[in-house]
Amino acid sequence: SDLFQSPDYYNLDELLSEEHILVRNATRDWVKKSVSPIIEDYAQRAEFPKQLLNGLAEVGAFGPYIPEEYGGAGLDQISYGLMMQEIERGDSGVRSTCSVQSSLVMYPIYTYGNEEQRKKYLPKLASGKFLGSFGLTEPNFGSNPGGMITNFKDMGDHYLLNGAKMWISNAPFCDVAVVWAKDETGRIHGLIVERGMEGFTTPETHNKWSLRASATGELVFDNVKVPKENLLPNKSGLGAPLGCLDSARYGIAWGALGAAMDCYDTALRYSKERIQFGKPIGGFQLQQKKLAEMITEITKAQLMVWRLGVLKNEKKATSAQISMAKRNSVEIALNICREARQMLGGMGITGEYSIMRHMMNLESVVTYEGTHDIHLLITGMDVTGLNAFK
Ligand code: TGC
Ligand code: FAD
Repeated sequence: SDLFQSPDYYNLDELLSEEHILVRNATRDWVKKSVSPIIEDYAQRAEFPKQLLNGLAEVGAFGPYIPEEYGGAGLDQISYGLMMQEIERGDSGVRSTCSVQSSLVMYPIYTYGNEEQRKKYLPKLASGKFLGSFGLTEPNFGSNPGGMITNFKDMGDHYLLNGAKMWISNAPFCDVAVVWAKDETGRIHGLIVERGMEGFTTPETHNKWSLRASATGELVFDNVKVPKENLLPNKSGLGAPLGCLDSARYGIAWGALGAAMDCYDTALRYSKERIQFGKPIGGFQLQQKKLAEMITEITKAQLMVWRLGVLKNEKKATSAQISMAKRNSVEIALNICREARQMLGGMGITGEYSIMRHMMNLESVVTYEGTHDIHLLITGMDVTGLNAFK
């Protein structure tokens, strides 16, 4: 369609299967119909568009790679990536909701949970009947989650959970939360906490200038009695939550490209229509430099995430490879937003165009799921074998 051209400078479509293209187009059409017309208004009002949950479930964005027997879409990692790209073309906040639901809530329940837990929660999360959140970050432990103080005690017939999580996407409306907490020996485990459990509250975080259409909040646990069957039994230690992050970071590496593509498309169109000094601004070398650099960076990043998807399908992608792609995609997307915004002149600062919203959203994306600095240090550690964190 005219509005949502996917930059495809290196004929990447030839590397995609028919299923990939079907999934991408269906998601793109849904975003165009359901997200784009309303999202600016919700972002301006800082409100989460709850009515999108059903549509997101219908396009398969809740658990794209979770097997169909648990309600997931049973797709591969490239389809997952393309879905995140198209959803973030609409808005990073809507994509965040999907990342959390799929990779941070369904993934740990599927991978670290037992059969009862899978059957109990996954179909409801896939259908959007339940909204999930993921509690890792705490007020005093962001980049170093291993220091967390949220903890639980074994009380015989239940666990007693105390502590607080901060900056949690979906928290204010979540029905269930996958919460990471330390046992009495200091080992980290995942617990499924449900809304309604006594002592569990989810105050909303207000006054954000970023991800305004996504609800963010705290998860507060004041002597919450958690049934023993809600502990995820199949993995413990910091590697368990970090394994979920690998999956979400992979989706974000694709997603941020969607925001970049939308800004590029907008700037390209505008540059051909806006006349100054008697000709379209796209005819000036300075504006062409911006556009040429944007499409070059988008193309490089598209090849990177596609290859990462292939490795991920083969279960060969390393955490460090995922870090590199998350960091690179978000960095180029932010740079593209900033350049595109300038190309629109004054119009670029208004909500008439999506660029400023994408730019503000990406300030969260460059910070969450591991900051820009943390991912650089992961690459540094991987290539030198020397750990800058210790
Ligand atoms: P370290 O000693 O290196 O590792 C502890 C254990 O974890 C293993 N591991 C991983 N496993 C799976 N995937 C990964 N990516 C892993 N990275 C490490 C590691 O092998 C070790 O296992 P074991 O068996 O030896 O115990 O841990 P460290 O404490 O030194 O920290 C390393 C560091 C800094 C890289 C890590 O803590 C980190 O990634 N920090 C960033 C925190 C972060 O990304 N938080 C995100 C919170 S969730 C979020 O932001 C959601 S936004 C949601 C939305 O989309 O809206
Ligand atoms: P800090 O860790 O305090 O970092 C501050 C600065 O110091 C950063 O620039 C960082 O790069 C730098 N720094 C830290 N350590 C080092 C180092 N060793 N070397 C060099 N520089 C360093 N968390 C969840 O658990 N679940 C969620 O759903 C979730 N959603 C979020 C939604 C939003 C909108 C936002 C903004 C955050 C969300 N987060 C979530 C939290 C997010 O993961 C953290 O904000 C992030 O991990 C950084 O932690 P921090 O904010 O405490 O920053």
